[in-house]
Amino acid sequence: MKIDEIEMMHLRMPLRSPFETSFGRSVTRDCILLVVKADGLEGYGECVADWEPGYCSETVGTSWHILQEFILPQVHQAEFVHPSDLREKVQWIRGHRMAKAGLEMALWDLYGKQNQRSLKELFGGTRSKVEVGVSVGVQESPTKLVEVVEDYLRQGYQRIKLKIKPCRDVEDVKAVRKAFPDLRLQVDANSAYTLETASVLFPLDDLNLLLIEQPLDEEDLWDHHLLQKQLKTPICLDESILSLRHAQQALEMQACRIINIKAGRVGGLTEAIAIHDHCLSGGVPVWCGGMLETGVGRASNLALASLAGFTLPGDISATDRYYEEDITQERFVLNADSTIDVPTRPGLGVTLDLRVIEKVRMGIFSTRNLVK
Ligand code: OSB
Ligand code: MG
Repeated sequence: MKIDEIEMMHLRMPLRSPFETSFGRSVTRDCILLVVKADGLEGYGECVADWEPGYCSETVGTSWHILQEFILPQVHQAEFVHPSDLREKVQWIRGHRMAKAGLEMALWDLYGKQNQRSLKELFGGTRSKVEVGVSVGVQESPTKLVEVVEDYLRQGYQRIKLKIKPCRDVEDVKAVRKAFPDLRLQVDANSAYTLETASVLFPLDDLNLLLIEQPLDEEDLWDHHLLQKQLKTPICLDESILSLRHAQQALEMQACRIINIKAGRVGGLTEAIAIHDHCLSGGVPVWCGGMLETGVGRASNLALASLAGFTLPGDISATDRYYEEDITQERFVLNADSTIDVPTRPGLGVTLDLRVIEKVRMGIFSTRNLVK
């Protein structure tokens, strides 16, 4: 396929309720929507970098800059045989994985549409619905947290992740565990502790958690190894794993026992699948993380999580957990067994709702404006 035009839009989506983590509190979620046009078809991609550099160093601003100045001019009017061709083309650009991943997603969507195959089929996914859970932000009190969790359980979610931060950890998690003794429960610290301060988390080890996600800084792989030695509960890495090589090295040094895979964080779906394949062959459980995606990124996450090695429930909730109105005409709903269906139509299997996009759009750029 030869790319005719690439368009990108900065979107600011109002969240249905504020989302608080150890790195901050959001009332809106920004992203960049990419639209790649070729052979009369359109492919959609979502760059998941946030407005602020709290989760990772990439932001909407850095991604926009890298896409506008380097990636789009290079790829505009280029020939592609396969979406994974992008990796080689942009390898010279250091880092900026979320920017690259956003465009790669759009190429996958386009490729699927051209070949009349869903992403699930292209990836060799084995399941038609995916087990999911909710990532619950820090609430004003443990009592409020229990109420919020109870509400999600009533909606049918069977796995809950609690965001924790210093001074809002053990007491909150204990309250939820006491209220729901058999709940599949896990926590995510988003790098808020150090090896020294993480000792406050030791009581969590007796609460039968599925995993403890990213307790320490993203660069502290060895400290995660030292911490894992002191815990029965598996440590799961999110922020620390930016590539297949990181995944291999983290597992080799026993810095974690589980990996959270996010295509955006690792530079795209191709790399995400490679990490999945490596973990599957080594018997390491993986699950699909979330970045409060719109319907575009959510469809991509569902296709990824349809792969056999995704044996733990993903952070992929129904559309109404995040947004009153989404930018896709499709809304994702929770099934009674705490699953969400994997899209079956070609590519991502979603169509855009231009009326909503109009409302949430902050900026737009097109390669049409580039002079060659
Ligand atoms: O650490 O998993 C994370 C959202 C934004 C940034 C980082 C994370 C998250 C979540 C939300 O936990 C997961 C979701 O999309 O529901
Ligand atoms: Mg996380």
